[in-house]
Amino acid sequence: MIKPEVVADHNQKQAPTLEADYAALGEKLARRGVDIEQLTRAADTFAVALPSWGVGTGGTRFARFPGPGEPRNIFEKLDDCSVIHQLSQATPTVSLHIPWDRPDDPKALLEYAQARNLAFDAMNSNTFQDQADQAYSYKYGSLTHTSEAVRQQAIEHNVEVVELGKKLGSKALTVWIGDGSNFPGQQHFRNSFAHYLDSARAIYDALPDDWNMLLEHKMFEPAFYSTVIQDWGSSYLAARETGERCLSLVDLGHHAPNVNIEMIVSRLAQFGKLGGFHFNDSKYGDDDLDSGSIDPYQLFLVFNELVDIQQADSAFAPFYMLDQSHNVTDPIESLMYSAAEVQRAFVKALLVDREALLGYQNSSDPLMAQATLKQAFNLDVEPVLQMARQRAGGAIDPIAAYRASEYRQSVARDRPQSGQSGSGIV
Ligand code: LRH
Ligand code: MN
Ligand code: MN
Repeated sequence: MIKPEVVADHNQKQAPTLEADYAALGEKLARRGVDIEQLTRAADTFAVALPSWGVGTGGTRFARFPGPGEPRNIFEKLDDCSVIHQLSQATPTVSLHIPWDRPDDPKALLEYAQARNLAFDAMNSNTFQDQADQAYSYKYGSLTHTSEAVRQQAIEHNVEVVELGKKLGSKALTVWIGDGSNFPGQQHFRNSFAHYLDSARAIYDALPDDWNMLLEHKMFEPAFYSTVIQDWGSSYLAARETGERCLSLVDLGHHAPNVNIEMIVSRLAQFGKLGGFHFNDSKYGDDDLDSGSIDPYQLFLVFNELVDIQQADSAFAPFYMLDQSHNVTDPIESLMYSAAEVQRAFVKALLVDREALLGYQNSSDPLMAQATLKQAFNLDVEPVLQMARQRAGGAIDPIAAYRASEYRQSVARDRPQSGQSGSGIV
């Protein structure tokens, strides 16, 4: 971790500016009837999981450019995750991808994480790639393959991931499969979906009672003609058929451009089937760009729905994870920045005057309805985020504190370049 003195020194320099900005924002919010202290406490409750593989250099299908000091194993990945949480105070959990980050000794990994104030979030299985020691290939599918033996192998992998997650204190399994087809006629649509339902049920049967199973849909890629779980409709149907604790997970990058994702969020939640999110941003497809880097308004609109649902149902608590691939930035910086962007969207959504909004909706005043949303979105809530971080022991400006700490330079000396980490394929 970064030396506490480095963070304290950084905060001390920034504190006077923050105090002034916070006081000014507090006055402004008070004129709107909002208590800034309440908002700051709410900001502090925000948490999003880090993807274990996200601290390595990701990349595209074409190339990857490993940076200095990349973590060489899951323990070093946890070291980086703990730095992200130390400075951002918004990322207390890590989501593992198996087999990319399968620990040899789960107990040792759990202790290592606990010593760094980290816990484990949803487990991610992987049947979209062949592993060295597996009997059957997933070239033509996994959970939906025409061969029962292949399906069984994929089911067993998921069950193994659940068993591992139990040892680590996780409470959810996220299932994303790349199964689909590249040619019209290649795959029988109903049969492959029927196989998916059977496989999903078999996995669900192995879940502990206090676990959720999260089904992640994606429109296309690696299959380019059809994908078995291609949209929220298929995801919803599968979750409904599989069981009560089986829910849909929305990855923001997994939809066609211009799709109204906030409305998907609302639909799934209305029927009790919204279970989680993978946050990222995109311009063209599943780009895995940093959250809020392309369309922060969309992120805000998603949180506008989430806050609205949360206020109606206090038990609503979806799993949140950042799912980004970093090829041109330091992943630690990108993940800290992204966590703050998602937190910012959450805080702004809390500022929406819901009573006024409902009034404008009911009196058919679209201009004022959207102006009510914009009033919240356009307000700069940075001082609230900074104050929440500082009070929790994090950095007022996480990127500046991180650069001042020279953490990357220091790990670069201890970790010779491997070029191995990160997925680089999705
Ligand atoms: C698929 C996906 C899914 C995988 C991750 C690496 O595109 O979003 O969540 O597990 O990428
Ligand atoms: Mn995802
Ligand atoms: Mn994806």
